[in-house]
Amino acid sequence: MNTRSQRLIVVSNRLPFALGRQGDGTWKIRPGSGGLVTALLPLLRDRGGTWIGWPGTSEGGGDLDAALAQATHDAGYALKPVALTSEEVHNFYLGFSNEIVWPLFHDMHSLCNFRPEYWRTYLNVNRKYADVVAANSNARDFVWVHDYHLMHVASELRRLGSRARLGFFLHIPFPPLDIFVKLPWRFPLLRALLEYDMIGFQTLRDRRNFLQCVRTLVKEARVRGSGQVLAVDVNGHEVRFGSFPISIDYNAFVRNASQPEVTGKVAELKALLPNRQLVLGVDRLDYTKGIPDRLEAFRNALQRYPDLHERITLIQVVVPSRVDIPQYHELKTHIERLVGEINGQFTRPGGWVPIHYVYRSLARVDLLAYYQTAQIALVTPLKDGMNLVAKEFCACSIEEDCVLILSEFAGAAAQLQRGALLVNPYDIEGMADAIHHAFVMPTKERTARMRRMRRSIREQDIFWWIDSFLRAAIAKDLSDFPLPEDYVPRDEWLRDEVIPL
Ligand code: ADQ
Repeated sequence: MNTRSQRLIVVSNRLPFALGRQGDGTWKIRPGSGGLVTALLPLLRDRGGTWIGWPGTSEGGGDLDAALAQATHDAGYALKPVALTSEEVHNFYLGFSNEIVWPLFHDMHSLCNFRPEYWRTYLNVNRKYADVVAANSNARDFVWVHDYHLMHVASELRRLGSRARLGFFLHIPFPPLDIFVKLPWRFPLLRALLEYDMIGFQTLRDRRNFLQCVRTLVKEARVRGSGQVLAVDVNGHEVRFGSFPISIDYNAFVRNASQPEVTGKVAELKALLPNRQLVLGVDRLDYTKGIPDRLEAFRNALQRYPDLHERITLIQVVVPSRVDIPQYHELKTHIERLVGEINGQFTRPGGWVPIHYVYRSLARVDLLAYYQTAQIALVTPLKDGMNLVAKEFCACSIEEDCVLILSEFAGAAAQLQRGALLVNPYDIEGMADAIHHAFVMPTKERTARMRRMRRSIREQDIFWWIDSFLRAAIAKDLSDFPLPEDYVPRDEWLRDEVIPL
């Protein structure tokens, strides 16, 4: 069977559409525009594929079905909704997914809220997704499930007798054994993952963590392989797993960044903020993104390096996210207090304001204009599966004279370590030094570093990512997937990845 010509069924928490009521009460559906949706589009259209997910509202009814039917017609592939009640959304999405798995898998177990009803709803909701998949697929299809909300879908599908090939990609990190075992439901969750045929992780580090959990917690597991893709046999069922760093549609970013609409905005921004270097931070409102530590580092840089005064400005864009969870609301207040304090400390009345803070979702053209205007990007998550902002900033650095300051704990660091200034996001002074280092870095060094990163992002774009995941799912021989030279890391924690297993 050839996965490349099989029908593709994509399953994700949400359908790739933005849904809202219009003034007259009818639904308005706008197609999603993220890199993953765009990259999967040709595959879904060519193969007559299907996308299954929650439509983003608990209201059902005739007019929603009609709107989805119209959206299916316009998209060129089928959209199948999973109906969830508002209580299910609360316990499954906000609860188990975002108050348990999200903090735990980002090494922040003290933020977890291990409520048993969250787990029960997670199982029930995963069953609902599996029911819709089962009703819309057959044994010849390739089902590709995305992310931490849906780790139990394969086991529910097997229970329903599905014989389709089942793939799973985890967009967030997989935690080390010592953290994973804190999960009260660690055994059923790990065994549920092992019901898939193919599992993709962002980095070798995530894959290593998963392997360690499987070896320790699943006694009958037998692992083989030594390259990028390994296989584990559990009671006669083979699961493959490997690292596949997700990426962006590089060429589209380069193209769009040079559109007159964008370059016009770039000129406006440069005129408004002249004679200085702009430092950019762009993040969803999330405690994993390290925004307060970054602001402290910026303050520290201004305190220790007076040559930065009036010659540097930080633009920090924060996109509202998960505001129904109390911790996110507290984080927003904390960020706003810090911005106020730092600006209060350094602003020159009538002149320089060190931090420009933007709290809203940006239009694409504005985001691209910020990417194009900034000379330095500060991407300093405490932990991140990959971080696409880092890659998008590099793609938009068309002049190749910008600097990326990147957290060691972003998945992107494995790929971009030879071009970025890597920092420990908990090290305030280290980050402040990196800001100053970036500020004074000569153009020649900037260009050499940026060129290296852009080449890697161009060669391994989102289309490469999809293709390599699907190829690994069907390859006859795992030795076709050697460890890529680029990813062979220099430091200790990754060196054991190249020791044959
Ligand atoms: P996120 O945690 O959301 O993704 P990230 O990878 O940085 O983090 O992606 C954010 C996306 O949102 C980017 O594509 C960016 O362009 C877009 N965006 C940012 N600011 C915006 C704004 N103001 N307005 C509109 N769009 C904006 C999760 C994981 C990551 C992993 C991705 C993909 O947490 O680690 O890289 O999935 O697998």
